[in-house]
Amino acid sequence: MRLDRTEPAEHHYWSASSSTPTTRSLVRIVLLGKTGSGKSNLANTIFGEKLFTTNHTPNSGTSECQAETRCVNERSITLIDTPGFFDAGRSEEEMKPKILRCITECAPGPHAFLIVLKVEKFTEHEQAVITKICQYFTEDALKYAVIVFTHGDQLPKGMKIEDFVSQNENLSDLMKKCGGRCHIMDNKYWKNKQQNSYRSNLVQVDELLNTIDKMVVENKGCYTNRVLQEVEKEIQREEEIIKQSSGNLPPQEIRNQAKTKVSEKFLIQLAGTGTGALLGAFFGVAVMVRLVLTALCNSRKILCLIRSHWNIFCQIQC
Ligand SMILES: Nc1nc2c(ncn2[C@@H]2O[C@H](COP(=O)(O)OP(=O)(O)O)[C@@H](O)[C@H]2O)c(=O)[nH]1
Ligand SMILES: [Mg+2]
Repeated sequence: MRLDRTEPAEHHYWSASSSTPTTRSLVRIVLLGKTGSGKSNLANTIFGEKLFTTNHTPNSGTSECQAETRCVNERSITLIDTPGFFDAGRSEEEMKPKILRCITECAPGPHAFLIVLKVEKFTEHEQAVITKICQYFTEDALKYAVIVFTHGDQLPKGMKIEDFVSQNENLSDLMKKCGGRCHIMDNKYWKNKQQNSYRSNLVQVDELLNTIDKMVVENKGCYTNRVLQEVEKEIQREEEIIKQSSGNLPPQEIRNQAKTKVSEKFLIQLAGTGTGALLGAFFGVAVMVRLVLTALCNSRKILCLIRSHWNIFCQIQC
């Protein structure tokens, strides 16, 4: 097995309706989980490069969404690292721009959600995170979810991750909801292990990517919903505007600028919408999707009204 981790020469975006993964198809993967679960280190393990900012003290986790694209095993992969969306005690002002940034990075939708957990004794705090994940993830979104455990070295000798999961009812339940998709790594201790060893990141990354390939084929493409599609439409509109105004920028740069514009614009348009509703809309909760779409629609109507009043005012002044 050879891990080919280089910058991809070109990107092909999968549409929501595309089917089988082909060489160089771009796979969008978002990493979710509480601060300190090992998301940023896991992203670095998958890419085999230190690209994502990691957490050195318990309270200084990843503060922004970070997206990077690389080639791994002939697949073009975008990893979207997130701050702890399910952490307790984060303020709305702090989290909202980050959730919106994550949604724009994922648009028109991710091919996989990695739910990152640690191999550790399950306290009330860990249970609360799983309960929150189960609350927000719709059945549809769970079809695209994979559980990935970090801190694999904590697993007793000879034990497989499935055995560990089976010891906890809530964990078993979550794994069942994720179609039994579950993997394990150790970002610190399983770096240089033998290729034939269970306790080897090389083996585990390969297996994780195979699981994602299989899932993408079964799901016939990426996860999406009406909010993600609305965001994608808006990004494409912005891309056209940027293309016309700024000459020969590379397509990736145009897309990045458009994504920034759209997340800033949506942050203003969704001023009255809470983080819970945004997360719910991201994971497809029907009520939340409707709520966000209505908020966007109302805010656009208000903007149109302000614009037309402003035009009338200017005409009077002239
Ligand atoms: N032993 C061990 N430590 C890890 C592992 N993954 C992450 N860590 C450590 O856990 C802390 C938090 O990791 P980080 O990736 O920043 O967590 P994040 O907040 O979820 O992004 C850091 O000090 C890492 O060195 C792992 O698999 N094994
Ligand atoms: Mg992090």
